[in-house]
Amino acid sequence: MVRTVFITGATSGIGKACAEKFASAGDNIIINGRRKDRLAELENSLQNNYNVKVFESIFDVQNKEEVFAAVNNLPEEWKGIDILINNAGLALGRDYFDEADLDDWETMLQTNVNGLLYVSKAVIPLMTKRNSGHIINLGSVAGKEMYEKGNVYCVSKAAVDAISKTMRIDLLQHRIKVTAIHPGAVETEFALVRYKGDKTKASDTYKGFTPLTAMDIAETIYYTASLPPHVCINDLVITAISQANAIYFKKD
Ligand code: NDP
Ligand code: 8X3
Repeated sequence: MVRTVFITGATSGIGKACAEKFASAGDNIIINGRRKDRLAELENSLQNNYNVKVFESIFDVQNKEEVFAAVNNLPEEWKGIDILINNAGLALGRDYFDEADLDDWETMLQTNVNGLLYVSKAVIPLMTKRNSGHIINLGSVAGKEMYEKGNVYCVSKAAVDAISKTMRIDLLQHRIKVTAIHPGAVETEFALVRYKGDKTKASDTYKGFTPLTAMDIAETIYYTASLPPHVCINDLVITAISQANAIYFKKD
C-alpha cells in the first residue's frame, strides 16, 4: 500500500533521511522546511530516484498561522496523511542556565514544543476522521536525562516525551498510533546549528566515537511505521554503542 508521509524538517539530517527511506519504499511524501532551495532539490531527487509523488510544504513550524494555512490548503489528494513525522527541531547554544541566551530558549521552545503542537493539531483532524494514522515524534536522550548546559533544550525534549504520552492516551479512541523516538548523538547539521556555525565545536561533538547516522534513525522510524495495524512501538531510545545515555560516553 502506498502511504502519504508528512515530514517536518526534511531539508537536512534525520528528516531528509526519512524522506529518502520512505520514498525508496514507494511512499508519497510531503516535505517541509524553511529552506526552499533544499526542498526543491530534494523533491527532484526523490522523484527522479524513486518515481514517487512529492509535495513541498514550505513553512516555519513556529508560525501558527503558516502551519494551519499550509495543512488546510493541502490539495485534496494530499490530505490522506497516514504518517506524520514531527522532526523539525533544534538546539541553540550550550551554556550554563544563568548565562544562556533568552532568545535561544524562546526559539527552542517555540520550535521543538509549540511547533510540534501546531503541526499535530493541524494534521490530527485529517487522521481522526479516518480513524487511522501514525504520529512519530522526535524526542531525544536529552529529554530522558538532564545534562549540564543542556537546560532548555533538555526541557523541550522532555516536553516532547510528555506530549507523546498524552497524545497516545487521548488518541487511543481514534486508533492513532503515537511513537516517540529518542536518539542519542546523530551526526547531522544539528551541532553546527547548536554552535551557530562554529565548525570546530560542531565536529568535536562527534570526535572519539562513531555516532549514529541520520539513516540509522530513518531506518528505525521506517520499521516502527511498517508494523501490523495492531502493533505500536510507543517509546524508543536509540544510541551509538559508545553512548549509554545523554551523559555517559565511552570515547576512544
Ligand atoms: P538538522 O539540523 O540536520 O535538521 C533539522 C531540520 O529541522 C532541518 O530540516 C530544518 O529545516 C528543520 N527546522 C528547524 N527549525 C525549523 C522551523 N522553525 N520550521 C521548519 N523546519 C525547521 O538536525 P537533525 O536532523 O539532527 O534534527 C532533527 C530532529 O532530531 C530535531 O528535532 C532534533 O532535536 C532531534 N534530535 C537530533 C539528534 C542529533 O544528535 N542530531 C539527537 C536527538 C534528537 P530548515 O532550517 O530548512 O527549516
Ligand atoms: C541531541 C542529542 O545529546 O546533543 O538531542 O542533546 S544531545
